[in-house]
Amino acid sequence: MAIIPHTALWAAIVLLFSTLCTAKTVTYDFNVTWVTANPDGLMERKVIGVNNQWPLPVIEVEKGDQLVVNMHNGLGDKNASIHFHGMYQNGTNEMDGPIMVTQCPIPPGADFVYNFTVNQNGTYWYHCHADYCYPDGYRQALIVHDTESYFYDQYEEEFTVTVSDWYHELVEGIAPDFLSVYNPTGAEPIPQAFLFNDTLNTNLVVKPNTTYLIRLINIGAFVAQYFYIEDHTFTIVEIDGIYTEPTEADTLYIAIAQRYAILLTTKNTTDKNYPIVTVADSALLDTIPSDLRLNLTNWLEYNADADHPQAVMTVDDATDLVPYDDFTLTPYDKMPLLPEPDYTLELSVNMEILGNGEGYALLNNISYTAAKVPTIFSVMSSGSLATNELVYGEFTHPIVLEHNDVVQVILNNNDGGSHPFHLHGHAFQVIDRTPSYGASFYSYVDGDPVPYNASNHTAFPAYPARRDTFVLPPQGHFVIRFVADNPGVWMFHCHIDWHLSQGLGMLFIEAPTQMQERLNIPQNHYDVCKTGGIPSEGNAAANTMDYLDLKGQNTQVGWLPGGFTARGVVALVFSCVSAVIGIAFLVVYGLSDLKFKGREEEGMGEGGKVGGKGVGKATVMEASRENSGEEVK
Ligand SMILES: *[C@@H]1O[C@H](CO)[C@@H](O)[C@H](O)[C@H]1NC(C)=O
Ligand SMILES: *[C@@H]1O[C@H](CO)[C@@H](O)[C@H](O)[C@H]1NC(C)=O
Ligand SMILES: *[C@@H]1O[C@H](CO)[C@@H](O)[C@H](O)[C@H]1NC(C)=O
Ligand SMILES: *[C@@H]1O[C@H](CO)[C@@H](O)[C@H](O)[C@H]1NC(C)=O
Ligand SMILES: *[C@@H]1O[C@H](CO)[C@@H](O)[C@H](O)[C@H]1NC(C)=O
Ligand SMILES: *[C@@H]1O[C@H](CO)[C@@H](O)[C@H](O)[C@H]1NC(C)=O
Ligand SMILES: *[C@@H]1O[C@H](CO)[C@@H](O)[C@H](O)[C@H]1NC(C)=O
Ligand SMILES: *[C@@H]1O[C@H](CO)[C@@H](O)[C@H](O)[C@H]1NC(C)=O
Ligand SMILES: *[C@@H]1O[C@H](CO)[C@@H](O)[C@H](O)[C@H]1NC(C)=O
Ligand SMILES: *[C@@H]1O[C@H](CO)[C@@H](O)[C@H](O)[C@H]1NC(C)=O
Ligand SMILES: *[C@@H]1O[C@H](CO)[C@@H](O)[C@H](O)[C@H]1NC(C)=O
Ligand SMILES: *[C@@H]1O[C@H](CO)[C@@H](O)[C@H](O)[C@H]1NC(C)=O
Ligand SMILES: [Cu+2]
Repeated sequence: MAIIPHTALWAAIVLLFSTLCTAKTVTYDFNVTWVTANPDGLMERKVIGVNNQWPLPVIEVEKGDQLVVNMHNGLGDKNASIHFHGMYQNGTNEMDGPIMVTQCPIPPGADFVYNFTVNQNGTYWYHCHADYCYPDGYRQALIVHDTESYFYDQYEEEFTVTVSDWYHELVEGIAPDFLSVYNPTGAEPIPQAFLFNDTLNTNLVVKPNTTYLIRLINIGAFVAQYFYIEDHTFTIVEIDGIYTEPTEADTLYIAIAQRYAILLTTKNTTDKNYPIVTVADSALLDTIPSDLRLNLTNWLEYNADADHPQAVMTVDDATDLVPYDDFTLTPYDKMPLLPEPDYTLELSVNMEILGNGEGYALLNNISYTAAKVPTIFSVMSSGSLATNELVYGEFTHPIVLEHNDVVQVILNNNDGGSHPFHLHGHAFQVIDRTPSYGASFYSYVDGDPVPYNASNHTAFPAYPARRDTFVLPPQGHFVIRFVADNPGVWMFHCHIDWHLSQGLGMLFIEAPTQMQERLNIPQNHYDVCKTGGIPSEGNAAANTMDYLDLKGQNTQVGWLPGGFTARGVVALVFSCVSAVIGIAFLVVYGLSDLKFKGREEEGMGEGGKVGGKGVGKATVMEASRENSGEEVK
């Protein structure tokens, strides 16, 4: 695929508008409907298109622009919304997109206007933020061009490239097998393919001895990807919209929702084309089907007539690569370490089997369960009670933050998988992270989880890296800081869509009093609630009389009854289905102490592979809590 140079075009636009000296309004009309596409060449399937097209349009704006997206939900059978990932939505929390958090789902047939000022620069993306939605294709890049960036005069052209995983079935079709008693280990569905800019076999056509800006975005649902270009190094200049000190690197690890912008200077010679290699992180996959291609070769094309060679494996496994450690990147603005926090929150990630035998994800024992009223409307309608966490219910996991507090979040991972955590409304400083970096950093290693110890940590960086999505390593932890200077309801969640559907998220209710003073929610938002039959006032239980009475609130599934352990459920389920799946399970589950044995177990038969990792995940803590009737749905 040939690349259209944008620089000249943008230079012209900039000239035009800088003479007029006004920020412009950029309007997109999105008629969202089902279309078909076959991006991996393996299967044509239904995907969510915009204006009858897929891949979706890349949204392109400049800092200061007013972005308006008029969305029509023409899907007929599905709720939808749009989250503009990484946009701070400062003063426009209602435009953030997650359904039942900052808006009602947009029902089939309804229209919704997203309208906000873009006050930041760099590489972002947009995606549906309704249940089981964006992996069906409703996701694409959002670029904020910046003619004043420190590297603007260092490149000639720019490319935007997305990477993603790809399923052949609709997410809604996969979900029932994922959230099922037959999948107590919570093994995530394995994609059928991986895509490079929503296609395969692409050429980035380049001239010799020329510098390019390449924007990379993982818009997938689940799997992180390694990225490198054979025989080339490059310079990292931006992560998640934050400019970094120029930093040379040869390999990146791009987790779901993360972005990198790199400068690449081409060689002097044009006799060869070079593979651009992306490799899916197999550490995340419980099984690797023999027909799943983990790596893709695309090309830096110097010469259309020359060979386009396939990538040559340089290591046994991509997990042996050591990608550049984003923790060590320094923001270009050298924003210093935030002061000691006014508020500290310590959280633990656990994967558990709850009372219905299905696998859930929990933060401090809470599996995020949406309220009956989008939380933003509970803030707006609860008057002086808005600062009381009770209003928002127990299972949205609400934390009320005071305006301008320095907030520190400690996230401990009791799970054997890695989780790319995303905070809406902010970029955060990453001030600590364990274990230490190296090959296989993103893979499970045998041993016990290592929680943060405030009296024994490495010195915090003077100028910590900032981004909006950061990977929580298996059984390790990270510590982040941010200032609560953006009044709004902001979700903090794992961006693996499967884990979010298992409840791996929570809400920060930031400066609710200031929200009430400043937000001006358009009538259109209330109309959409009405159309969908969802209340737009009241507490989490939709109670408008007594905001502290949560009777009838949505609750997470209750704990396993006393005496039943997660281990018991796994054994029970697998002995029931053992006729189908094979005796291997009984051996594995009956004899093991249910701690994930790491790499050895991956070498076992089919059964061992399916269960190995997941069981470790699901039984870090044996559920022994009494089943209180009230908690059961
Ligand atoms: C959206 O697209 C569909 C399919 O092309 C068309 O039938 C419908 O009229 C369009 N709706 C709007 C509001 O443009
Ligand atoms: C849309 O969401 C509402 C509220 O959650 C739900 O009742 C309704 O069934 C959903 N509609 C569709 C088409 O999924
Ligand atoms: C978008 O918001 C701006 C600022 O509030 C307002 O002036 C403008 O009319 C809005 N545009 C649309 C299409 O709603
Ligand atoms: C956007 O870029 C400009 C120029 O490079 C810089 O001055 C400004 O601080 C950036 N804005 C944000 C929000 O990063
Ligand atoms: C990637 O896809 C988008 C959307 O189709 C397109 O605008 C962009 O030019 C493509 N990038 C490359 C490098 O081909
Ligand atoms: C490469 O480009 C640089 C700067 O544009 C120039 O100084 C240099 O002579 C070029 N080298 C070759 C071999 O073209
Ligand atoms: C480009 O060509 C110049 C002059 O021939 C040479 O000195 C330089 O090393 C070359 N650079 C690269 C990246 O090949
Ligand atoms: C890519 O995958 C193929 C088959 O799946 C394998 O033979 C090859 O070694 C891999 N290459 C790289 C660079 O990972
Ligand atoms: C979670 O529940 C377990 C078992 O009841 C308990 O031991 C643990 O302290 C709880 N953790 C938190 C953070 O509440
Ligand atoms: C302090 O932390 C280091 C690194 O995690 C660990 O090796 C050491 O055992 C810890 N020391 C104490 C006293 O906990
Ligand atoms: C935390 O570190 C301190 C000081 O190094 C050590 O004394 C203490 O035992 C550690 N706590 C835990 C729970 O490991
Ligand atoms: C939001 O805007 C206020 C000024 O109105 C500013 O002080 C604050 O830093 C901004 N926060 C973010 C996250 O952009
Ligand atoms: Cu996750």
